[in-house]
Amino acid sequence: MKLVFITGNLGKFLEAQKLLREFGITLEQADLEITEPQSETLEEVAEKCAQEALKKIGERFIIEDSGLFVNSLNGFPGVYSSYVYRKIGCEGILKLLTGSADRSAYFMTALAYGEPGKDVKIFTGRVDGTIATEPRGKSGFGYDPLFIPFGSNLTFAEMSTEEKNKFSHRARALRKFASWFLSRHEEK
Ligand code: ITT
Repeated sequence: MKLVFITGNLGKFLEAQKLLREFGITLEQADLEITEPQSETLEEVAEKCAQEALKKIGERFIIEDSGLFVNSLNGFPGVYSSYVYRKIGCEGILKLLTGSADRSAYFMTALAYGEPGKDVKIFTGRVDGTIATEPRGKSGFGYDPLFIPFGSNLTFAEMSTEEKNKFSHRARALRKFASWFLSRHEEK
């Protein structure tokens, strides 16, 4: 079974490709120009991106929006994660947390599935953890050097893709999606 993942982020694509292969789904990357809308929630962003993508692509696809939510910063950068990463990066987040006793945070993904002529379906995944005191590791992308999921002592950037997929927000959303997608397929 083939499916397109609309993303400009190769790191995301490689994680998803590895995970969905276990479900017998072959993923292809498409880097379409989709304007990310300003919205209050990741779900809303994913839904709107999927609606826009449906106008541009004639096949079934997934598209997702993810973010890092730091509890002591009231969930910042959250839906602004991409902008904040470009402006201040991991070092900027660490500065904001200087002196903070609470370093708890979570990553979240809202994954949208789109198919021409059908309603968009949304699947979410979340992983809780803590923000490291300094960036650690070279793997992955984005905020990975900062995030230590509960159940591990390593940051995502110190893990292989397989290890990150055991914990990650993205993997959790993808597993929910894959189960739904395959069960729907079997019904036909
Ligand atoms: P798209 O083309 O799929 O939109 P993107 O990199 O812009 O790719 P997002 O808007 O979903 O993706 O990501 C928001 C920010 O959060 C961005 O800076 C990412 O690098 C970061 N991010 C998302 N998922 C992450 C993960 O699993 N680990 C570390 N950082 C992540």
